[in-house]
Amino acid sequence: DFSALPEVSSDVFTAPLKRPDHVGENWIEPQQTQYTSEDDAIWNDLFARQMEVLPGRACSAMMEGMEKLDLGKGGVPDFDRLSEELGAMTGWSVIPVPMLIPDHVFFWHLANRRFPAGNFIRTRETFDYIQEPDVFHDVFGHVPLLTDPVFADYMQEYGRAGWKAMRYNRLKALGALYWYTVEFGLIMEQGEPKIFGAGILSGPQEAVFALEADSPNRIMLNVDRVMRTDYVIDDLQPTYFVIESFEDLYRQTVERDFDRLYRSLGPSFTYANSAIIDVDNVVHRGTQEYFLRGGRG
Ligand code: HBI
Ligand code: FE
Repeated sequence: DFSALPEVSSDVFTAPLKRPDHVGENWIEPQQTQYTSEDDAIWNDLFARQMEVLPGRACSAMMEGMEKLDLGKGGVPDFDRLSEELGAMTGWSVIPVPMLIPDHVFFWHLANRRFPAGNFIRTRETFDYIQEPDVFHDVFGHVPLLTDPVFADYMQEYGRAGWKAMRYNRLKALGALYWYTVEFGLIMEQGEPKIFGAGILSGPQEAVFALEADSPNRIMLNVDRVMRTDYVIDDLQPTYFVIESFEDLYRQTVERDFDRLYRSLGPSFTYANSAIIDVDNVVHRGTQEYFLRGGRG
């Protein structure tokens, strides 16, 4: 039952997050930040930079979603407007949250078709990379795809899957699925991989690297395989996984019996993030030259 926030605390699994005094149990901000004209200018500059690289590389659902939600109208989008428009399309809303929120609360919002988005924007000093998800990453990167009905259902299923993973203490495995799809996923369109992962869509270098560089592996996604694969969070990826379609990803996810999977998984990952295994359907075998030279270093 996802109608009420559960009592469960994720503190035993992850570092406890100190809840700011102005947010309640649901971690929703009372209202969205009033952004300054400099904040709006940062949004506009980030938007313009991504539009230099995304056409022809981002998947069609991303490009169409941005159009439908008019994300390029100028300035940080108003969440109430986004929620109204998204609500009419797929029933999702966008809610402001102060920072990373605890896992069980994050899952609860997703399971109820609420997307938690950062209530702050990066500065000029952190223009290229920030560790914490800000409003640009969350709204530009994640929200357009929520206009796609099948992707929208997948995100909700991910939220529903979260509590089960926590009960089995296998959140890392489910986190790998999120990482290799929602954050860094590629999707086949007319026989060519395109980008749907928000981490790639909202970043400066990775769009070209993910699709065109020789270095990374590109492998057709299998849910079981991905959930056994380690991942790095602060550099370009050694491997990208490619889905056939959002329908295929959704079907693989809802058809997998996660109780059985979690009982069969050990506590750590089986495969290194650069590994190719014999059952893989390989689109591109990477040279891994970027990582052999030490990566970001
Ligand atoms: N909180 N605001 C926010 N955004 C996230 O992407 C997020 C989070 N809390 C937990 C979380 N992601 C992940 O730990 C889960 O997907 C596993
Ligand atoms: Fe993200």
